[in-house]
Amino acid sequence: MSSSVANLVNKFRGCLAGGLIGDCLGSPFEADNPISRSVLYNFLTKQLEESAKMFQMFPFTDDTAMTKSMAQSFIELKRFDAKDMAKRFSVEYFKDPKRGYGGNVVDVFAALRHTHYEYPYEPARLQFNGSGSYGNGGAMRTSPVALFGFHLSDAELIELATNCAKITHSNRNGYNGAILQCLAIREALQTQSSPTDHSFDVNVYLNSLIEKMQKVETTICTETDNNDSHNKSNGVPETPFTDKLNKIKKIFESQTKVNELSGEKVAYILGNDVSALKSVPSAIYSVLRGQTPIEAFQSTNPFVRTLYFALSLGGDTDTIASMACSIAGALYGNDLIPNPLRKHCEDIDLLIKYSEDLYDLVPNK
Ligand code: RVK
Ligand code: MG
Ligand code: MG
Repeated sequence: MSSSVANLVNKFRGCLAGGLIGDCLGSPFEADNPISRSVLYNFLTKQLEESAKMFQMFPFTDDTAMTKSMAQSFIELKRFDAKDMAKRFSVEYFKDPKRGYGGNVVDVFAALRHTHYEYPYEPARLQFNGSGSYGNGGAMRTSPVALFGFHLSDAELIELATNCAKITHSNRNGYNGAILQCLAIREALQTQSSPTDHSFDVNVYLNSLIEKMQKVETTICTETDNNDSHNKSNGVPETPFTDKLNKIKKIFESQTKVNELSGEKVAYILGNDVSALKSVPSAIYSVLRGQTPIEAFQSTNPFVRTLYFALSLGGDTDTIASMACSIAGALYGNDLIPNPLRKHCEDIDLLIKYSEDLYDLVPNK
């Protein structure tokens, strides 16, 4: 895998900074459904003000807490170790539990601690009577996988993303959501962007993701899949993520259609809840929507438009905005992210440091 992308370190920084910004600025709206357009407009306008004397600090939530643990594990060990990652998730949770974690994943952390992290996949496998979690918790924290695995082949990256997600999310739709989010980030990192022209080919981007997810979703489930039987009709594997990507592709065939669809309407079509299936495609849609002007929030900056649109979906705003902005940050790079936005975010300097440490681990630059 070639890593000869211009200004790759800027893209690495943009990815983790973007994810943090989406999480911190999305969390005040979590569960607003639908979201008030005027409240959102005033909020984002205020956060973008360069001249503000005092910047209100927004704390990160579980999305970033788990992203940090993933990054730390890769950086310190320079390899993937499931037990180490499981331990970091659990230790971090018990140290700082009030970060808005998912309702059931906390039981995984408790079981991991109870079994001294000996069986890092077992507690997640037992969740929901053995069907595993389909929440977006595996997807929301996957950006360090895309950075650490930047140089890997698709098959290797997919395997890594799966193994990282399955520590908490053993349902097929839980870890496939993490795979899609990881591929979406890596694809964005590989897209050449220029400082003056931020446009990219939406169709090429979507086609690549569709082709890869089609392969992922139609590959025979492995023996470790405990929910195999839920995913086939008449012996044919279901392909829900590929179907959603095709739906997005259809919408983007007409710019008029794209302009017509408000956040509320997109939330209705693609979803905006805590399941991976109803949030990862919505995050990807928000990135693509950020390519062109949005009437309700005029900005020439595609990163800002992505953030606005992701928030306008309502529902699981911290996670959808975090996933969307980590992809957008990987696409456009850190330099395009307006400074006032980062000043609102807890631990921004640490996330930038992690992105640089992960960049240093990329071989053959
Ligand atoms: C609060 C039935 C299932 C299920 C299954 C539902 C934070 C449950 C973050 C569960 C993210 C919820 C989000 C979340 C991340 C999942 N059958 N219901 N098989 N699988 N659910 O607990 O890390 O915001 O209602 O695994 O994926 O900001 O409580 O957590 O938005 O999805 O939570 O799934 O959550 P969990 P998570
Ligand atoms: Mg959260
Ligand atoms: Mg959330």
